[in-house]
Amino acid sequence: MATPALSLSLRHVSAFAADVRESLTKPGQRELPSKYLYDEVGSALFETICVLPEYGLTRADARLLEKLEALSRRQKTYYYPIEISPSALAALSKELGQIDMVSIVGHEQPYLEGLRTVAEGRGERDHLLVLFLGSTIGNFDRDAGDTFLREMRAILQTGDALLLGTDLEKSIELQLLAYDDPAGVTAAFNLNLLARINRELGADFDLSCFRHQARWNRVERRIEMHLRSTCRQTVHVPAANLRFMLEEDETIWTESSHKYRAEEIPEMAARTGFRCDGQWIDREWPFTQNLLIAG
Ligand code: AVI
Repeated sequence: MATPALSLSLRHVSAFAADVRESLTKPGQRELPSKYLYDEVGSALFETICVLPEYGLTRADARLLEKLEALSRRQKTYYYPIEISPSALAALSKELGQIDMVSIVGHEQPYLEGLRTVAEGRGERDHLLVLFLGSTIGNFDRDAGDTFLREMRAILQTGDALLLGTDLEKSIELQLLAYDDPAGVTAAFNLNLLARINRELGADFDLSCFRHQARWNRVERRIEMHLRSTCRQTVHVPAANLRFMLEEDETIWTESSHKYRAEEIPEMAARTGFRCDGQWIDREWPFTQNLLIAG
C-alpha cells in the first residue's frame, strides 16, 4: 500500500498528466495550463522576472502597497498567504515575517479553497481584507475572471474588502518587452514548463527545438505566451500515455495576461457583487490598485 505522502504525489502526477494530455490534444491550438509554470524552478524564474527592468508590474504593485505596512502598525493583523507553490509560500512567510504586529499563517492550497478555510475560521468581529495582487486576475480569461470574483464574493461577508491589482494597457512595444526580455528570463520561465514535463512525466521534449514567443492579441487585449516548434517533431509523454506530432512553426499556448482599462474595474466589480470604493494608479507604470467592497 502507498504511504500517504507517496499517494499524494501520485495523485499530483496523475492530475498533471491528465491536464497535459487534455490540453495538448485539444483540436486546433495546442495548449498547456499556465498554473504548471510554477514548480520550484518556475517560481524562482518568476521571482527574477519581477526584478527585470522591462517588467514594471511588480514594482508598480509594491509602490501602491507601501501604505499597507503603515496600516498594520496600528493594530494587530493576521496575514494568511495562500499559495499552491510551497517554495513561494516559504519565501513570502520569511520576507513578511519581519513586519511588527503581523502574524503569518500560510495555507498551501488553491486560492479559493484557502480563502474558504480562512473565512470559516474567522472570529465574529473580524473583517477580511483579501489581497489579490500582481494582476493575477489577468491570467484568467475575462469571463473566468468574473466567475472567480463571484466565487470569492460568495465566500465573503458584506463589508469585507478585496484589494485587486490589475495591469493596465500600455504601448504594445512596452508590453511585448515585458514578456520577452532581452536577458531571456521569461523565455527560460516558459521553456521550463516543457522541462518540467520531461522531469515529472518522463517526456522527451527537446528544448533546443522550441522558441519562446510573446504575442499581443489586439482583440482580446492580452499578451499570449507561446512555445514555437522550430521543426517537425514527434513528442512522447509516457506518464500521459501520449505521442503527438508538432509541425514546424506550430505553437503551444502556455499563458495569457489580460490588460485592462482603469474604467473596466468598477464595471467588473458591479457585475460580480462588489463596489469599487477606491482606485489608485501608479505614475511610472500603468497599473491600478482597486479597493472593492463586498456589497
Ligand atoms: C503571475 N502573472 C500575473 C504574471 C503575468 O504578468 O501575467 C506571470 C508572468 N508571465 C510572464 N511574465 C510574468
